[in-house]
Amino acid sequence: MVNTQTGEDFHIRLEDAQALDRDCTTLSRHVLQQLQSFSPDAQDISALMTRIALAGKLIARRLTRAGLVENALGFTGTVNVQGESVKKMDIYANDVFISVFKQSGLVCRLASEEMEKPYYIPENCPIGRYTLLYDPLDGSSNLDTNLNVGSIFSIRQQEGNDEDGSAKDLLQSGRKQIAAGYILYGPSTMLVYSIGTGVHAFTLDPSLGEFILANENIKTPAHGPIYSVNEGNFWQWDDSMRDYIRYVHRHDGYTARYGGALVGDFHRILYQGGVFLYPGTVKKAEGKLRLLYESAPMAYLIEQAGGRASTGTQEILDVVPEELHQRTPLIIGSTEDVTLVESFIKEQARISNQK
Ligand code: AHM
Ligand code: MG
Repeated sequence: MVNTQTGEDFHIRLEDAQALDRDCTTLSRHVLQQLQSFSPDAQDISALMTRIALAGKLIARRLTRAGLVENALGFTGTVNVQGESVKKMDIYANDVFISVFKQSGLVCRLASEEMEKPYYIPENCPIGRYTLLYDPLDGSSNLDTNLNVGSIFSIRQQEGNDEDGSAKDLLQSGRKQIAAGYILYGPSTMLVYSIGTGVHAFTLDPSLGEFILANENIKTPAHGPIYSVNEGNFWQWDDSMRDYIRYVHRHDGYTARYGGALVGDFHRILYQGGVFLYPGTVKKAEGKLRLLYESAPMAYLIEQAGGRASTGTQEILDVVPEELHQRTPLIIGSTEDVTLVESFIKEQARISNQK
């Protein structure tokens, strides 16, 4: 169409329109596209992701101002069910997830690293058959120095009525997850998710208040140069882990990267390949990371990206927990690198069996 007074052409060229379209895929639209359906289930999943994104925006907003606001940082003076000191931001983030799901009709239960028992929203339960499992603010030791932290989430269908509130149906393998992801609070805020159709990453555009598609169908390389582990624990590990680390020290092509916050460390490996390890120690064979809130959601993502996650002897997604807050060793990343770490564990087991 031409403006008759100025002679200007108002037609948007096709490629410009496509560029605009590509640049502006929002999270909710993407979820519906992935599900290829407008069924009530698809609408629910899309609405769930939108609520999680809202929690991410609220937490990101608080984090960007945390150094300026009185009482945002520091400890509460209490310890959580894991026996760890709780930070004010942990509680804020935990409560944000609860409040965004209240009156949503979507989620009946929320189970979090910060709460001993699942939190029920009874008014949602007749219609909301989903449980949200989450680590509201992972890596919170990074908070005091303004380094990256993250939120991790996983969604499961609620099975049974759970009338006694024991949440026994959550004691099933990670294969029961129907969605998982994380929000990374870094130089920009990113939301990475999977609903079983690949792994997709979104960047928060603060001026729009929207998560905009950044990378679709992320694939982790079969091998990568990075190994990411807290080597300060070297003498706490058993021989297999020490032998693996000695191996990477002696071979070209490896580089260490460790930020002390799983979401950021995992995010790098998701894109660039390599392996993240949080093994058990001789004293604490299960390691530090929690199966339901940390290891299983990340395992779901890495499998969707073509990688692997293992305890060292079993796929993480096959582990059936005995309790809600169970911990597992975690070896996660590129298929070849995870398999190499496992080979050291197998070799150690073989030697031990011979003795
Ligand atoms: P948190 O959930 O209490 O923050 O602990 C989990 C964090 C992970 O983000 C990170 O990978 C790990 O603890 C780091 O532990 P460490 O300081 O022992 O290396
Ligand atoms: Mg955590």
